[in-house]
Amino acid sequence: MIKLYWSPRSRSFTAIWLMEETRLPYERVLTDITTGAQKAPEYLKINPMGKVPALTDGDAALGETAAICAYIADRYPETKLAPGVNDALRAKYLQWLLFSPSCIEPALIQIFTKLEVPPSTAAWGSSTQVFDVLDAALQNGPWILGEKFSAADITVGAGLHFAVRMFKMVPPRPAFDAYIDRCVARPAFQRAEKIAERA
Ligand SMILES: N[C@@H](CCC(=O)N[C@@H](CS)C(=O)NCC(=O)O)C(=O)O
Repeated sequence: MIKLYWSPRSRSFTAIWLMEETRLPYERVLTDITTGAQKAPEYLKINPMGKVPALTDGDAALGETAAICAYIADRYPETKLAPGVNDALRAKYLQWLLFSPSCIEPALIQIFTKLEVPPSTAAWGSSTQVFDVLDAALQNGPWILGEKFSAADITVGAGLHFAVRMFKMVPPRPAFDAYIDRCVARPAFQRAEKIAERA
């Protein structure tokens, strides 16, 4: 049985949304970060970063939200959350799947801390560049790969929802609003929101 280690009101939401999209059976294991459960030696064997979410599936164990999305989408291709390895869409899928941890997250930290980093040095360029690039990529839609919804929409959609709607760190734009509305309208997103809200 797949086990998803999670804590309320945390990045676990993204992994819960993923699992709800798959309709695979899974067990949620509460790992309340307000109690320090994420630093327990047994948990560190699953995710040495001592953070949620993490996932186990038989002998497989991993942390990092985008890696969990990639693992589940590839391990369970019947979920149709990733283009196959021989599909040309796979290239852009991987790019956008990793865009959230590689670019959206650091851009938000930059906004929050007002950190000055030369764009040519910063791996994410600048926060302006990150959100301009996303805006352009979302012009056609309905999803980041066009017609196909994929695990990349789960990482990008959760990141944008967090940045634009929940924490209002990024001003709304028409393409962001339309995309977030489409994500929020998904039944799996709504189930995940209810689950992630409280223990
Ligand atoms: N890079 C990780 C970040 C996970 C993360 O920052 N989790 C936070 C909650 S949102 C956490 O577990 N914090 C508790 C701690 O660090 O002790 C991912 O994408 O999964």
